[in-house]
Amino acid sequence: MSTEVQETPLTTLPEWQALEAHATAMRARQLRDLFGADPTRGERLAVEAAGLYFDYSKQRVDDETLRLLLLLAQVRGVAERRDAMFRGEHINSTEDRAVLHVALRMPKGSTLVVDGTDVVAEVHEVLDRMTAFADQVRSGEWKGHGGKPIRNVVSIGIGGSDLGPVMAYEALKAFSRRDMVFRFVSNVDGTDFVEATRDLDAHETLFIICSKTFTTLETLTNAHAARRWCLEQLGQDAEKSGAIARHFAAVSTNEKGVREFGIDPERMFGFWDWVGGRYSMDSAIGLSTMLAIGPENFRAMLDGFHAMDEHFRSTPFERSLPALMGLIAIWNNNFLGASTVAVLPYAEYMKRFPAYLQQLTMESNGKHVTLAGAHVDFETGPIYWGEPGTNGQHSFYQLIHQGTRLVPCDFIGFNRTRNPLGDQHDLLMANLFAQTEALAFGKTLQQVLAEGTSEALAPHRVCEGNRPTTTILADVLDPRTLGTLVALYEHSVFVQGAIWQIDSYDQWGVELGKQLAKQTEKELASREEPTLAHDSSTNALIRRYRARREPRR
Ligand code: G6Q
Repeated sequence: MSTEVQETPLTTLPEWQALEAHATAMRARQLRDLFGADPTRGERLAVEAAGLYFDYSKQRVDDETLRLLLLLAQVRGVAERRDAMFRGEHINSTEDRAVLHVALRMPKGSTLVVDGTDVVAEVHEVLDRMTAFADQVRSGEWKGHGGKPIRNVVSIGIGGSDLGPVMAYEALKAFSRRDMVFRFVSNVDGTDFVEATRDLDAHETLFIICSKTFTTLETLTNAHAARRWCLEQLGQDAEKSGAIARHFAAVSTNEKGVREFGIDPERMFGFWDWVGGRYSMDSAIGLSTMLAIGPENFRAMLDGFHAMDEHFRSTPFERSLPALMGLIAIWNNNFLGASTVAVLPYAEYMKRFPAYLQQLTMESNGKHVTLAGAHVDFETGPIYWGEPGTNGQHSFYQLIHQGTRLVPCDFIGFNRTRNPLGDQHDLLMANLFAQTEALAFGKTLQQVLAEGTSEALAPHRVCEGNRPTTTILADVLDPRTLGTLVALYEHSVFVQGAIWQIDSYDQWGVELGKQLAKQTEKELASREEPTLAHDSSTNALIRRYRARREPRR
């Protein structure tokens, strides 16, 4: 293990205990009073970097909170661990791997030698191959079987090999080729594949099979379905004549698996074990993104990621967006008792961003033991969730305003829209600003009564306020901005994991379900009544399903 594992339990540290004592005092303090006491607070507690304006003044923090959080980061060696990550040390200790998504966006010409190899040179070699292929497909030079150009791109992958590409495609739709169709298939539910392909012509369709391991059940099942679908339309001899190769590309670290599936290694785009699935949207896993928005825009997105990486690497934590975001998440989660974070983008294009962040944050920091293997006695990763505003305002915001749970929120907005339509963008942003104000300051009983509300009704109309929010503003949603936003959250996850000293880069919990499903799959497939040795609930569910499903042919 390359980075030293600190054995001192987190909760026994004086810095942690000082935060606990401080939290007792802060729980009683109102944002109303914090703003009242400092007229400059709204500007003072805001930082700007890499094109993002980050206003954390409506968080329930004061200068002392920040001082103590920064101290905690110091004693937990967060900066040292960050540097170890950037150096390519194996900070993913349970898998003995480097964590180097930052290398995916280092500029051409820079070098980072890890385990004897310049990984940046390798990254750019793949990027150049992706660029050449994307140019061929986008220009129509790449022809499908029968000579037609590719009009449809179907990306097949799941989890980290799907959520990033889907989110990026949606977020950057305004930059995408509108004369091409982009679809994403992830679920092993056949509906996903059937619905994604039902109106497509195989002669004009390219499948990209995205799987780091090239062993994932869902992805390989859907990839085989794609091959059968192609053969049905292109003719059964398409495989022998090599025609099917015109319709498949792969993104993987497993060249052998890709060959065995029958995809030409020329059309395989590689990445490395130091890129975690949920950190891979800027690797070759983003091939569909590059095909949609073009190589130049893809590189602009990488530049955005890199700008945030550089900010995180070189800025003192008191002015670092990811450090502040991560430390505030720790504060809300561990000291104010908030168990979730709502992410509320005021941008329709960002509708898949909360789902993307769910994997990034929860697969990374949903851990119950420390790096040293000790069970934690504090809460780790909060639950991330959300929906775009203003839609959410008409559903779940009620609980955030007046419920009994504390739900810190990240509001994300853009100063300019790509789709000006009358004054609709002003209306959208007015709602964002109004929500953060209402959540922070609420409406007191006195204010409600002063409006003429009856005594009986007044308590129902009181909004207590003191609901913490961060507002992130960027000028415009473009590839570069998307890169900076994703990198911001990536590094915030890192900061939280480093404080807790957990492995944010493994995912052993996901493995158990996969193993159990393999056994159950056999039991469902068995012609004979299988002998079931699960618990009584699972046994009964399997029997009921076997008895009532479509008859086997
Ligand atoms: C991500 C996870 C997981 C993974 C999928 C797909 O960090 O490891 O979501 O991305 O299970 O794995 P493959 O890319 O290997 O098919």
